Amino acid sequence: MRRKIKLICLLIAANFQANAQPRQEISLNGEWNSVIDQYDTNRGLARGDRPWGKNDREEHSIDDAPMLHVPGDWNSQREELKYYEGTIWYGRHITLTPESDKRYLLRFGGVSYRARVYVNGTQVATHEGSFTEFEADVTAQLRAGDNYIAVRVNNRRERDAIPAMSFDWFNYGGITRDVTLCVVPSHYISDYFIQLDKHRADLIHARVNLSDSVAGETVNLYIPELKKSVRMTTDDTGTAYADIPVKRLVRWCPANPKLYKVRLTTSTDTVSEDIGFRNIEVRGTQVLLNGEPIFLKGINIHEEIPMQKRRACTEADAIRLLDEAQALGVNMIRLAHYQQSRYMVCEAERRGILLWQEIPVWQAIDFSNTSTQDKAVLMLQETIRRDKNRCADCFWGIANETRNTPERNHFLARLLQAGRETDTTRLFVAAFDLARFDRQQDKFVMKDDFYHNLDVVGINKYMGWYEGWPKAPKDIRWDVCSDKPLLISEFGGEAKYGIHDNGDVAGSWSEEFQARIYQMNLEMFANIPNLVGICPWILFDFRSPTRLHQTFQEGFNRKGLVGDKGERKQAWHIIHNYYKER
Ligand code: GCB
Repeated sequence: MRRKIKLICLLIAANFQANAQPRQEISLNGEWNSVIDQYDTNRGLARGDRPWGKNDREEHSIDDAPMLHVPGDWNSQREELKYYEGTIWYGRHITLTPESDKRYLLRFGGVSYRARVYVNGTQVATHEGSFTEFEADVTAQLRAGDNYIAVRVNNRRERDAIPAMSFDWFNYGGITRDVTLCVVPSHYISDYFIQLDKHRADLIHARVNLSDSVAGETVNLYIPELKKSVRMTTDDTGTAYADIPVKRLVRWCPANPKLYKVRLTTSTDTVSEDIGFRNIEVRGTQVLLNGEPIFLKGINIHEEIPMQKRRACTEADAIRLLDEAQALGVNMIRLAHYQQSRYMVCEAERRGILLWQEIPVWQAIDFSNTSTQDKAVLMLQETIRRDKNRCADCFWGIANETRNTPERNHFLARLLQAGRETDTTRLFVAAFDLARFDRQQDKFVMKDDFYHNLDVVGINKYMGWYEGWPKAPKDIRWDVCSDKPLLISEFGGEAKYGIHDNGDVAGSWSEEFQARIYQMNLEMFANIPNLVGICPWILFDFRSPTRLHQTFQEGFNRKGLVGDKGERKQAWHIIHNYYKER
């Protein structure tokens, strides 16, 4: 059974588009009927309503069921679903006349957490993981006239899932991202990867895949602004490759997020996309963007609109989050703790913001479970596949705060290998929380050897919040992963906007106390010789069922620099000034 599930997942993943949206698309966003199936009885909802005969004693109907809006989490849409974790069936009709020379790809931007998709009663896809996109070729299932699409969505937390039983964010359920029916020619460009050479500014590598394994097909690649027109030919897997020398390329960077129009054509298909080119690499303990050291002025962001207690899911939501990040003065964002929507990624790229994207391997995952390992590998591959042409994506994160055990090491090694096989152009990272102050050595040292395998090391360190200060911050020495670039991937503390005191009481939840934590951490960071950037935790207060303080938290993790109503706290100004001066 397990083998079968895995095979289905792989088939779906293989048929995966790059992060372009140049196609004719029919949006399936909007109102879907929904049925709560609390006990997973699954009775016939996959088929929807049909003209039943006299003797059919079916007891299901979805057509008159209440509506849920797609994209969107279910928790924020109906009071009765506020804390629901379980199964909900979604269903909708679509009327169309399929054209015989076209294929139809049904694409889900994100379904939280498990999805089983049916078209006219036939199962066309299963998918696990809330944050990665999947699609299925449904050409064979569609018919002229009325078509019925059903999705079984389940967001129950399970031990073998990723993330697993407990995590520090809200477990929103539902079809939380766009659903589209993508119409492509029957023989189409199914994927492509077009990026600058890792180390050279004058060489672009291109790989183009066609939907069918046909040798000898011509693929033309044009970059008009660079006056490039290249003819490529497919091999017998339907793949064409080219190395394209370029001159006077303007490379993408925060100060000038330049994108070029790139067009691909075959005898049957055309796609076109804005693509940027940049080099991202490590030299010694520095991160180089286009050959120059860069200091990463970062921020962490969850995909949530805290003001409305809901998951962020539209382009307007992405703009709102990114406007606030940009006001802070960032040049980098860690999209915590999972792949976020295409809107976030594309909009960040247009604004010249570097991205760290990661998969939700968060703390206590079932590392010894091979099926969990398989899921993690697939999630990382799906993450990379969607955004591989996005030059803003510079860092792929494989894990956050995991314990140093042999099972974990084996798991992460496998994951990393799969990641590096999928993408050789980006830097691989993980966030660790095992940098500890060693009193004997009188300095911070690293207690987790796995970091040697990574390109850049993220350290999460909550000095002044979860941990007291061993001495004055300016006197604290760091000797952590000294041979690698080190990014402080999380730090901070909690405060509720509007609470004030003189800033020296830990349990006060005051803005002053949080601001002081920030001030002191910045003093300490000045002593980290291999520091390449900082990433405060976090931009906005965010919902978390683990935050139970009834007066101050009210179900929110209050480490935001900005409160849940959008109010900037004092610590926001400290980071803003720090970034202005760097
Ligand atoms: C961490 C986690 C993050 C939590 C944060 C906290 O280290 O990576 O997901 O939300 O700490 O606030 O405790």
